[in-house]
Amino acid sequence: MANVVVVGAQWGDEGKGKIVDWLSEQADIVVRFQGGHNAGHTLVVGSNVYKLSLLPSGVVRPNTLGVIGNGVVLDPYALVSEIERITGQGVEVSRKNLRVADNATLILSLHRELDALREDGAPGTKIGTTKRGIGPAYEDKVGRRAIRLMDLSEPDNLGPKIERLLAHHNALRRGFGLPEIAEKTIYDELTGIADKVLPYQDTVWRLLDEARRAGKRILFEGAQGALLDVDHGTYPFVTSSNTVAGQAATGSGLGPGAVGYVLGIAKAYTTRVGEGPFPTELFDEDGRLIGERGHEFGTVTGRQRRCGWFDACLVRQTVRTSGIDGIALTKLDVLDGFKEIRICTAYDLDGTRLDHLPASQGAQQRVVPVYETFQGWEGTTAGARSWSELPAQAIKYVRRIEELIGAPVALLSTSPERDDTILMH
Ligand code: 2SA
Ligand code: MG
Repeated sequence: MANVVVVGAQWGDEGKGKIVDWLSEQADIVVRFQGGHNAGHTLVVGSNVYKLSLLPSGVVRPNTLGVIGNGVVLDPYALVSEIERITGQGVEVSRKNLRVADNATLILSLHRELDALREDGAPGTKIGTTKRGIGPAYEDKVGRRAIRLMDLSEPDNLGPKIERLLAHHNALRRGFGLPEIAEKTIYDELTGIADKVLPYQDTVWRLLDEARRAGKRILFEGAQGALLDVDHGTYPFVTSSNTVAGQAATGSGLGPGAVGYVLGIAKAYTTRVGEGPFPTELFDEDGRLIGERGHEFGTVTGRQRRCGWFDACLVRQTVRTSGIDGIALTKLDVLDGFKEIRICTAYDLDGTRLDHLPASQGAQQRVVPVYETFQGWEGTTAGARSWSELPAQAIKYVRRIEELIGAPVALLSTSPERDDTILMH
């Protein structure tokens, strides 16, 4: 079996956690390669429900190593509290099942503060972020002033690094009318947690390369979705990392050849949290019903998700920008009982038919979806474990999606339970 990358094919919350967990049964290593604790993965294992943000899903399984790659932005305090929470649920976390890239960028309290300030206070900057400090931490990484995990192991050298960081942040803070931060405050914040996170640090690129050469199977666990990609998403209403599959290589320190099969996860409808364009968004009873049946609330922030019909135009685009080989289609059962279901097949932009979402912000706001209407199905798809248990009309819906997006539906997930998964091809 090739190494698999799992990426969201929409705006996140496609149900990646369950699929990653299902696949991690056959993996030796599960790697996170972007994002941070803005991700929220719910795993249902028997009667246990695990809510993970930063930890790779594999961590709840025995004999699977979880790896946090260099592409992740790491809030050390959030990591420690998540480890404590999961330990409380009976999962032991140690160097045996968790490693963190020594060159991963750290999220500090000043990042969280800045993120929240832009969301809540400063005019014209609202994105609808998770306020976890993700964006500001990536800005510092690219700005070459970030503190990285391995810096914690050299406390004597932290001074000039913090000074460099604060030269930028204190200037920003003065602009916002915020008090300046003293070097010692950051120093104390970092050294106050170092002992608890340093035990996990490792030269991850080398560990993964050696594992790969030894024939170990690596599963790359994407967070968010391809439409939140900082390059290919609905900019500026995106997250601050590359979420497309290509990032699996860069964000873990491997070459592109390490990535074998790209599995995109898509919901049988569409949701989005936060601001930004959403052509098939529903504001009517259908939208409300999808949200209610699908329990569409964020794992991390509890925010209500916006809901709409399946947008084949968008998923066709993410199939291409991520090089998706197959799709895992989730939450089909949420559409059970609908009289009519619609799929967006194209957009109309000022009278012109488009087969993709244009990059311009204005055009993204103006496109009007072109729909195909489907008759719904009677009976339920919930909990189906084989193709033959599905109503004929539901199969037709899945087949039409495949045709429209240009990729096969390789897996169909029919409930949050690990075993309610149909292998299609
Ligand atoms: P950020 O915090 O800077 O990454 O936010 C920027 C945009 O990215 C969106 N975003 C997400 N969208 C869906 N799911 C996400 N993760 C959590 C989850 C979300 C939650 O998996 O449940 O709990 O609300 C996620 N993370 C970031 C965000 O809404 C902004 O549009
Ligand atoms: Mg999620």
